[in-house]
Amino acid sequence: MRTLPFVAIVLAAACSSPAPVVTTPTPVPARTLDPTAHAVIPVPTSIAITAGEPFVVDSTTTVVIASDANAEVERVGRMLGQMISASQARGAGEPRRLAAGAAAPAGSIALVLDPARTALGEEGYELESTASRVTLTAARPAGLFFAVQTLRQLLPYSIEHPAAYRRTLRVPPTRVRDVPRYAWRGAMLDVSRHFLRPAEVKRYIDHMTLYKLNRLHLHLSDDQGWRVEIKSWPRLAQYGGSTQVGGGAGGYYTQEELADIVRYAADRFITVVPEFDMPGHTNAALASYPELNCDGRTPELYTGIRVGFSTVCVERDSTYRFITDVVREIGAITGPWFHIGGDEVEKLSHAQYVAFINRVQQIVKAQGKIMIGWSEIAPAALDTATIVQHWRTPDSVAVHAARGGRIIMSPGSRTYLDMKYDSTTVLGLQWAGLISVRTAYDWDPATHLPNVGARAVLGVEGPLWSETLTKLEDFEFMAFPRLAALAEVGWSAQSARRWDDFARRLAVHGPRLAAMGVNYFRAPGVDWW
Ligand code: TNX
Repeated sequence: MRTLPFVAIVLAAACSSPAPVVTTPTPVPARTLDPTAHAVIPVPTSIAITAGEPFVVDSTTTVVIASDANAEVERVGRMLGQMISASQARGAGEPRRLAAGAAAPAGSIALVLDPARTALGEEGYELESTASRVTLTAARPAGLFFAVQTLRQLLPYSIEHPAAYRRTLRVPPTRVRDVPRYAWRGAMLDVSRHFLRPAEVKRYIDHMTLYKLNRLHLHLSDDQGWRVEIKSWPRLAQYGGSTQVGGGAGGYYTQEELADIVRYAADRFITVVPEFDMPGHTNAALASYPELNCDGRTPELYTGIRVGFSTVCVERDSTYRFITDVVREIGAITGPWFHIGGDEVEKLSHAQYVAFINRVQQIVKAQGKIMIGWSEIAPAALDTATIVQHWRTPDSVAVHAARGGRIIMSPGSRTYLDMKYDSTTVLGLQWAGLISVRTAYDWDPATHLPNVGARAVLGVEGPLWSETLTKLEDFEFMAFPRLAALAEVGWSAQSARRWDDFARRLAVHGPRLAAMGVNYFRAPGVDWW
């Protein structure tokens, strides 16, 4: 086990005229990669590194884009420029536009958008670096952004923080071609049980980008708190958002704040998926409006961690007015998907539950959104466009696969980031088992459920429930490094993945995550740098 660089402080002896305090940097431990090895996560479709002359990034390096590059390409170029210049005295800030037909000059990093490269799809890319230039090519802007993330990982970890040790930035001669396995590579934050401020959600988004994740599912309501302003039902957030698990102050996002998060994520090619859990997990809403309760009476706010006890009144029209208003107001701010939860309802008959889901599906569709719900919704009369999110076994998601619907794979025993790593983990729960990094890594979404075949799997998602997590550091500790493992499950071909190879690459990510300020778990079984 090696240690990170540290600063030894030599204390001056106490005397009348104090000697200056001397600080001596300790040399970084000499631990280097095989120059032709790499530590890219998720592992690309193909990557070849040779031991020749590297491309050197310094204060003269420029980012170049085509003269007619669109705003998205320009934005990716600007982000790349900022990434490079943060580590340099001066830097490559704004991308430069090339004259039509001109070749990228020596010493530049070129972003090339080529819509004719359809085999690269929405998110694939190629990266070529030589001693004189780096070229990133994609058919779509998202591919360029993911190419930048690969370049980021080919650069030393000092790229992550201007103060990180060792600032010479070299990219070895490399050729990458990379196309993701799944379209849906998600992470979920439960901001209901414990609230996270907008700046904290953005930090989590920043961390997601390193691993090419592209969906952020926000669990925005539950028994313990309603977390977004709804203008036509203001008490939901003002009262229903006023507490959280343990009785703390809670909080909520104004619609402007949610829109800002959505934009921030979209700039990083991440789509925010809003979830408002119903008909159960609704105590915060029930406490805010009597007309959502069959008996017309509001319960107290709830700050414990039991589940299953609440339901909106499925027989009252006011319930469906409320749902329509929420879908309309939130749908106007967010993207194509609307997640209705639908899990763990103990207070309704099966017939009542199914009728409710069918009616809500019509509401979501009428607002032009694609509905998503947890496993439990599968027996309802779902459209094939509706998406079901698998979380526990046994369930009936196979019913939806059989009708041609798509499934997001979030098996509790593999992807639940709120499960403890091992029996010594202080945070987290363990109802779905203990999830080591290896357990999070070593599974195949296409064969995980016997009756959900490869074609039905839309992708993977790692939910981070927050009953036991009170601050961002807690969320980070549970998510990292398991979210990196899940990102590779979602991006890389099954045949390209091997635990021992992943563990070797992950080990190199320790100082990178540290430089990013991520409170990651130095999991045993990984020989961390
Ligand atoms: C189950 S997963 C839940 C959540 C809890 C989680 C804790 C799901 C759809 N429902 O309400 O927070 O377990 O691990």
